[in-house]
Amino acid sequence: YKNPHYASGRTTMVHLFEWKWDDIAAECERFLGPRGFGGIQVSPPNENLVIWSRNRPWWERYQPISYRLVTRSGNENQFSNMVRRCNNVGVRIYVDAIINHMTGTWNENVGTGGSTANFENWHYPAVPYGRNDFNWPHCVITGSDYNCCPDRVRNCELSGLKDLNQGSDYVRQQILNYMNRLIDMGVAGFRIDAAKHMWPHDLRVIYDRLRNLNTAHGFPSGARPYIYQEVIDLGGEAISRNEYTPLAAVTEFRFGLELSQAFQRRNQLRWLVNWGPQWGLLASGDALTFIDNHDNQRGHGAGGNILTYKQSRQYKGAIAFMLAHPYGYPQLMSSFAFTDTEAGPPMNSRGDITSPTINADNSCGNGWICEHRWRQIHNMVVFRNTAGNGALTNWWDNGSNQIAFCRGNQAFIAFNNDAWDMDQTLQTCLPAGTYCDIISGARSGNRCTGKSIVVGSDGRALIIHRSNEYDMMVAIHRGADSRL
Ligand code: AAO
Repeated sequence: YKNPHYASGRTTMVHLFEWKWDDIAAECERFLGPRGFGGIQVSPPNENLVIWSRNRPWWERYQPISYRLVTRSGNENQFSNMVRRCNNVGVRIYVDAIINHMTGTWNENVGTGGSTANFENWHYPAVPYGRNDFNWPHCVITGSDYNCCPDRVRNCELSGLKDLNQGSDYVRQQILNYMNRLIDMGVAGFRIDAAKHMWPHDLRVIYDRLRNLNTAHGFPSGARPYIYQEVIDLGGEAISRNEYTPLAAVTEFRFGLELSQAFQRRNQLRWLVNWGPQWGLLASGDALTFIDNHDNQRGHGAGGNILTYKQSRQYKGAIAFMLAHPYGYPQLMSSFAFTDTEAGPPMNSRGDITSPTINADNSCGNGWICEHRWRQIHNMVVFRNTAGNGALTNWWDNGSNQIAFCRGNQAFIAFNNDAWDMDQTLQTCLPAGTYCDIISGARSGNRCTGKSIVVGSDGRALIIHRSNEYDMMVAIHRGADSRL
């Protein structure tokens, strides 16, 4: 369950938060496929409660009312069409699976597909679930439970969301019907929402009953779905991420927290010389890595000084380090603009999500940030693909916030997060030649649209990077996008 089954040569996925299925299909064909992205995490595709009393917040999608595939992102046909079109251009789809719970209790009780629920009786007729399918006696998780009481974290309600009993074979079967249907449609795996709130032995039973990936969509025979479990473990709680790594991969929240600190100069970049398990991070193969996610970018979940698109210079630095460094399986965040942390995606007065528009410079409009379309970010996806399995070598630092390293003999990157200029001759591990920096620009015909870097026959190059440049890093690699 730890292999994302990316198409060959691809390494990185992006969370297209709240995107519609038709827009994602188009984005696969016009952008993600051609530019080497490996996959997409999509918002939950199953029917959720419509919460007009809070003006359709983003979090209504974490309130399941049935497993029918109908949401503001689209219906079942649109979903399966998206999966097929994305797989056809080498981009995999990973589903955010909410299997811990159903909705909380609200005044409104109609879902995005018209299904209803009777909250007083724990009755969800469109599955169907009834009282016996939930954990009893009824209780709600409190903040202190995380420190003392694993059984309460697993058996009580998260934020009042009705807590399914995954120990029940009937419940397991409903969940499996839902997940296996998605596998048959060609998805490559799942994010397991709120995994901390489910017993590992129950999850194991569910995972082991999942079907193999669909060979008609290009997966090898016998391939198991990629599973990454959402477990927030910053240390010190009664439940550890180590209870979940024997099952499948885990979201590594310490990764984005530490890099956010470092790139805000609360920690010197030179300490990243031994980035990885020596920092207390999971084993590389167990870690789904990211800087921000849809929760902590707005203060939900494990919040606290996480870099986001709002601090773009530092954010791009942290993302570039994530993509340049061999550790982990990286996931990019692609956001809609927000100030109100509860606000849902751009929508019209009927509550329909409005699509992103694409500007001439490749950026998005209509309220969508599309970090994945920022040149500094998507060019680094190509850098990571090019670096492949190449080892990190030739680490250099100035004893402060200037660092540089090679990836095998494929790629080289240097960062200057100091308040003074960088002026240094460094080993790039690349063949002699002129290379275009892929951060300030790219190659266009026989010239660079941004900076160029000349590598000598000894592999060394003079790297001059001012502290006041638009971005804090320069990156070059073999291959058409960078080498002249
Ligand atoms: C909404 C309303 C609620 C209402 C509820 C029920 O906001 O007022 O009661 O509906 O009707 C999302 C939103 C929720 C929303 C929910 C349903 O975030 O606000 O509730 O949809 O619409 C815990 C879980 C983790 C979860 C996270 C948000 O462990 O699984 O809370 N994330 C996922 C999704 C998320 C979604 C759900 C789960 C539910 O990604 O989008 O909720 O499907 C500690 C624990 C964490 C715990 C946090 C939050 O973290 O370790 O496990 O996360 O507390 O309580 C420092 C610490 C860190 C600590 C953190 C916060 O950072 O180091 O460990 O502080 O204390």
